[in-house]
Amino acid sequence: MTTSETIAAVATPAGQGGVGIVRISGPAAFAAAQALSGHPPEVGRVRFARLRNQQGELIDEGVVLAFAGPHSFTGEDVIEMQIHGGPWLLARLMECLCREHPIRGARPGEFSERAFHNGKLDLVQAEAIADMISAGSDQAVRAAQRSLSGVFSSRCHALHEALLDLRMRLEAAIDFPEEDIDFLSDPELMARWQALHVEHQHLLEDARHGVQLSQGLTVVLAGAPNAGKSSLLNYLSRDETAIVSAIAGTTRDLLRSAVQLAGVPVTLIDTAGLRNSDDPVEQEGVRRATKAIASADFLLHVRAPDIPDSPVPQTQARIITVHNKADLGAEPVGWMDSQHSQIRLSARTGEGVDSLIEALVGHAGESDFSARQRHVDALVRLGRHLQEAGQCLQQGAGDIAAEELRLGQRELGEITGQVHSDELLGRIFSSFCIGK
Ligand SMILES: Nc1nc2c(ncn2[C@@H]2O[C@H](COP(=O)(O)OP(=O)(O)OP(=O)(O)O)[C@@H](O)[C@H]2O)c(=O)[nH]1
Ligand SMILES: [Mg+2]
Repeated sequence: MTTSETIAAVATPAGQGGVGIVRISGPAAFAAAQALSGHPPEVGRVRFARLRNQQGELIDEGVVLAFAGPHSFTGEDVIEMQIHGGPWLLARLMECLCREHPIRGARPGEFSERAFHNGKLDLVQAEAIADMISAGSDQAVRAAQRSLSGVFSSRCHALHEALLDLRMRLEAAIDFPEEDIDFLSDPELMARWQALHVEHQHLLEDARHGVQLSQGLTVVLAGAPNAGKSSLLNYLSRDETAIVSAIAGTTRDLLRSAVQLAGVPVTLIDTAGLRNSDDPVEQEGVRRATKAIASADFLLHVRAPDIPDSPVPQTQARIITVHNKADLGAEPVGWMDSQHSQIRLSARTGEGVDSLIEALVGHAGESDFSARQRHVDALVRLGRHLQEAGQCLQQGAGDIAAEELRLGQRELGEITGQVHSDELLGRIFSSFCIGK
């Protein structure tokens, strides 16, 4: 994409700081830098400059960096002016640029959008920059860095190639029906479909993991009244967030607490004890609990030896059964099974809680790459096309299988941006900050 418009924005956060940066991208960038500093910008050199407006009034002094397109972030000529980080100074510089030069203020994410259009980044990488900036833990930063370096994109490309290859074979089989050999019943086709299916499953699982890591885990505590859910929430959040009492049915509403467990951002949600009740407030509490359980990443099903258990509602969440109040029994505290799906602990003494954190973070821990929900949604849709293609292959309906594979390819193209609509790009880049 070539654009004649030159854009500028303050690239540093709002407020006062030691240094403030204004970034300019487009064909008028170098001329503007020359007019303000009195010198032609030099690529590869950092130049000290006194920046003045057309009347010769000093705006501020600082340094000017020049990057000639296409060897720049956006692929266009780019200037960065580093001046003192005063909001008033930065506003004066922006005003001068936009009034005295053919330059306009950039929209949120417009620099990244230009980088995307100029082939400097694909969509996954552009999103990874935003995720890296908003990362809340070391693991999330590392995952976003891997996405930025192309780990996720190259797995998408590899899957795309494998889909294309199978599709081409199928189309060849359809196009040459006069050949004696029945291509469609070739076991090689089914083997290739199987390999695609397996890689798709892995990619989907890794992408889900990447979403959890960048956006954090939602962990819902549910179970019978008095099982100790609120006690466990308080212990994990190291706060008296929830009221704890020996009266069954103490918690009615959902209670949220944002914590970091071993560096992973986690939203803990305490819920009303699950039981049948005539009390409309408690009924509403159970309804809300059920809803929270349905959308959780993890469900901690809290049980205790001194109260009857309540079954938990159906959920896609990974379930860990927490045998609480282990201090009341003689069995070993902190014990967990090999799948990390059962843990014995005491929310009162805290014994065994480390094992629970280990189980939660072990699942969320390191991720191959960062991802977003839109990537997961596209991979889920791809999975449906793959399933359809597999069934059609078995039934010998090669043309429909090929069409399903083509639709699957589109889903992958949406992830990386090979297939995109203005609306999709608008949605993605408008969530970025200005100057990025
Ligand atoms: N001995 C022992 N008592 C506990 C433990 N955890 C909670 N309790 C006690 O169990 C009772 C109920 O605890 P809560 O944390 O309020 O239980 P809850 O599951 O939130 O109950 P509801 O909000 O009514 O659904 C309180 O008296 C707690 O002190 C534990 O690990 N050991
Ligand atoms: Mg409670």
